[in-house]
Amino acid sequence: SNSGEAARPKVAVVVFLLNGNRVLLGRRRSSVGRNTFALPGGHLEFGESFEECAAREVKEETGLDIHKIEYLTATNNVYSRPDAHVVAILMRAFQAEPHQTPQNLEPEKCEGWDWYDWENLPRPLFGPLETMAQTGFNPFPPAHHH
Ligand code: 8DG
Ligand code: MG
Ligand code: MG
Repeated sequence: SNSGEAARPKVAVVVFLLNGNRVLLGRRRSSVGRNTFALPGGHLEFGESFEECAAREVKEETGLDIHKIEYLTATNNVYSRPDAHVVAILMRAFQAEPHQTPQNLEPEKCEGWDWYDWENLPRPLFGPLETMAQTGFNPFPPAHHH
């Protein structure tokens, strides 16, 4: 939709919201990855930092406030049908207000949010997330020993 110019990749910021050994996932209703379990996140807006985008997307999609937002890694995702190219910035964060519970604030895009054990993830996972899980990626901070 950019009048005659070649398409360019988009940037998305995606959040591993961690709670004990669990992560927040929701089943997608969007055309890309319909019915798969995915993390909260969305597209970087003009002028935003990764941390600002992470906090905004999690708030818009779940109502949760987050803190301790940290960059983890980035992935390059090229899809066909529909054609898309998204560079995903993966962040981790924790709930700033632990008494809050996730709300499904964009029900046209998601079936609802819930916490899932990292060692027992629901399937099917959204493609890019499945790839990360299969390659042994772990979003949790190193356990500290006493
Ligand atoms: P927006 O309009 O709110 O900005 O965007 P959105 O509708 O919330 O975007 P999205 O599809 O939820 O996320 C943007 C892209 O991020 C998505 O098309 C592909 C990429 N992405 C990954 N892994 C994940 C993931 O686990 N969850 C989500 N939501 N997006 C992911 O590469
Ligand atoms: Mg989203
Ligand atoms: Mg969004």
